[in-house]
Amino acid sequence: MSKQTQSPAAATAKIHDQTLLRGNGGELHQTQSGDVPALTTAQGAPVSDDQNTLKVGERGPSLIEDFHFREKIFHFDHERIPERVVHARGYGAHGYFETYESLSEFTRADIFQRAGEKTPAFVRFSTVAGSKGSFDLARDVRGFAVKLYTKEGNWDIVGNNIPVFFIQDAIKFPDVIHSVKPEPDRDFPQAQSAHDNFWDFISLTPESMHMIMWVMSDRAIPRSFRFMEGFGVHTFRFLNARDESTFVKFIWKPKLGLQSVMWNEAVKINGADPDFHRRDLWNAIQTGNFPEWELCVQLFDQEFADKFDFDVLDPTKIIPEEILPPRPVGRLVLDRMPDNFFFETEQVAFMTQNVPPGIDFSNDPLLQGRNFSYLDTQLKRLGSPNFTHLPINAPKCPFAHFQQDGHMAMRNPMGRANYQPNSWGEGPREDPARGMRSFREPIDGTKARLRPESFADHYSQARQFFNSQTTVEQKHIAMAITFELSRCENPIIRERMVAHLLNIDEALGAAVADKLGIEKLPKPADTAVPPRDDLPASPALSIIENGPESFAGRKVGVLVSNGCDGKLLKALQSAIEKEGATVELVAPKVGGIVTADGTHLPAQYMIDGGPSVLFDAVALVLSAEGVQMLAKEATARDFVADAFAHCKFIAFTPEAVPLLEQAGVAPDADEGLVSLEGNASVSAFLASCRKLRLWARESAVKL
Ligand code: HDE
Repeated sequence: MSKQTQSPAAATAKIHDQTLLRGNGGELHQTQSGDVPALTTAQGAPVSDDQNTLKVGERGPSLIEDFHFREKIFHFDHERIPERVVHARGYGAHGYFETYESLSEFTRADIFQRAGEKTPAFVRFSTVAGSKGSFDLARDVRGFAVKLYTKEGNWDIVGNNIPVFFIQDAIKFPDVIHSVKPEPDRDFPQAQSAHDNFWDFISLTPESMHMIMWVMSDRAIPRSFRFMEGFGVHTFRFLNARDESTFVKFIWKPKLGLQSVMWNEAVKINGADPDFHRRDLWNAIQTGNFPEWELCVQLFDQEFADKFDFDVLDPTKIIPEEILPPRPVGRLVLDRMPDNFFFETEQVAFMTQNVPPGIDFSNDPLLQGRNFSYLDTQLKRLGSPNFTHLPINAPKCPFAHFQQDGHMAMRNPMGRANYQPNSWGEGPREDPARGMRSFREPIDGTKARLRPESFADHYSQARQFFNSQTTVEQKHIAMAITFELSRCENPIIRERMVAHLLNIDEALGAAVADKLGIEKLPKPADTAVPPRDDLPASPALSIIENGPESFAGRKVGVLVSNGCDGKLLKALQSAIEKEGATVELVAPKVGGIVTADGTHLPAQYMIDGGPSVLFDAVALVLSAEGVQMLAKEATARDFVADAFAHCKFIAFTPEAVPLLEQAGVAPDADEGLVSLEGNASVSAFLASCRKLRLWARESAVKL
């Protein structure tokens, strides 16, 4: 009999088996023949009955000597560990990082020495504010935490999908997080920034204005993790073999390009599929469409940094890509889901202070505070200083030290010596040549609690960000701020925010004030230094301007009915798949449909469960008979009306026109509607889809 825990499939088979054998009575089941491992207690004792507690007689009482029951329930009662204080909801995957070229000129980090070197990686994406069970499409910053298991220790780049942060000094972190979390007296709203406490804090914290512009932009409602950038945010240092320093900022660029959803869509996705981002990553990896990012670095020295009138240590500032183009140095590929969510994704412990020799910190006060904080959080969550013994957190390179004992020790130093130096000739020793060294930065100063003058400009880059957006994106920002402030009950908070917006863009401030019904514009907020209005727009900051010109990785939802044109459907399907996108069928019944040529096709969704918000584009491949029935269905009409309102491309067979009309969409409303007649029309539809959305339509649709 094996002590090994059985596979889930085998376990289910066995449980079913036992249930069948047992029936309703209390008679003993027969011993299994040995092809399935036996269920045991955690101590290894085989279990004979896992369906009934130990009782006196058939009807009780139960006995406390039932150690199997006691152990099982005890363990169950302790299954939860504290969720992360921030970034509680997340999803992770394994993969690897491949180095493009040696960067030995700048860093002695082993990971950057050899072209083609592959380093194992684990990545966890997350939202920030919501609790572990919250929905994926909250308007929020996304965490983008990467653990690289290098040959000289774990390197964690614990970043976000936004390159700046709300605050300049770590001491304000509990305040900004408390303000965005559910309000403490009522414990709502969950996973939302649209409430008084958040905007109260923000409106009293001018340094957050640049970040606010990003969070109110579509960056905060990404289409999926696969279409997001990632940023290390802080300025770090590379140190080469001569211990010379180069400042470095890290940026992850998604191979599939950037993409976001619309707010109205996000709200509906949260209802239709709260796990939308999780499912997307899971499906992509399980079907072999491995998501990929390029790691880019912005490298610069002190002299370059001194030319800016902002401080490169200030985490509320970026260096525009047009001024310092990011240099690609490697790629990250995610190709394997964890075997078990809790074991890996929930227990993974990221820490900004995990750096290998050759990577070093700058004095960014937010980074300095983070380096202190992350160790505490791991002890609290994982419960033992031995959290590095968990396989997901253990280095994959050789390691040796004299740390010992503590809760849940999985390994201790062996032999007699557990200290050094020792005269037993045992154990590891320091290695001054290979070991970690810090940049020898001369520091001189007065001990004080101060914010430097060089951190004083809170509006210029916020304005630059806004000016770098397309008209559509600017409108989305204005709508988002208006919505969020409309959820604040206190009018003083709304006005205080408008006063800040006036320093960023007068028209933006005025538009938001108008939509909120503020009749008299407030005076612009006081500024420590005058905001600059001469910073050139940075096209790299717009999502729409940087479209991928490809539909790869996206998804088309095809609404089908019995008797539809099977040949056309097949042509559509194969063209979309050739592009690297996927097709999912939505039908009146999930059992599927039979096409005009008699082929049975199973569907992925029934119409009630497959709204068009789950897809990037839609097609209506319907028969005359099918459309009669669907045109009467509110869900089918919403499918079309939403796709249209969300500026998606819509292909349709001529038979589907009555459904379009019932949904209030004229079949020739704009070029985003493509009539499917023949193979050329399939190519035309696909060519449109590469633009992702028909933004020109947005002004015609009032959302
Ligand atoms: Fe974090 N942050 N953070 N943070 N952070 C945590 O660590 C903290 C900050 C970020 O997927 C916690 O393991 C402080 C900036 C990510 O497991 C905690 C400050 C950025 C994740 C913590 C910051 C981040 C965390 C909670 C201000 C972007 C999720 C659980 C000084 C560059 C990692 C944990 C994962 C998680 C503290 C600010 C990113 C409490 C004190 C800025 C992606 O230690």
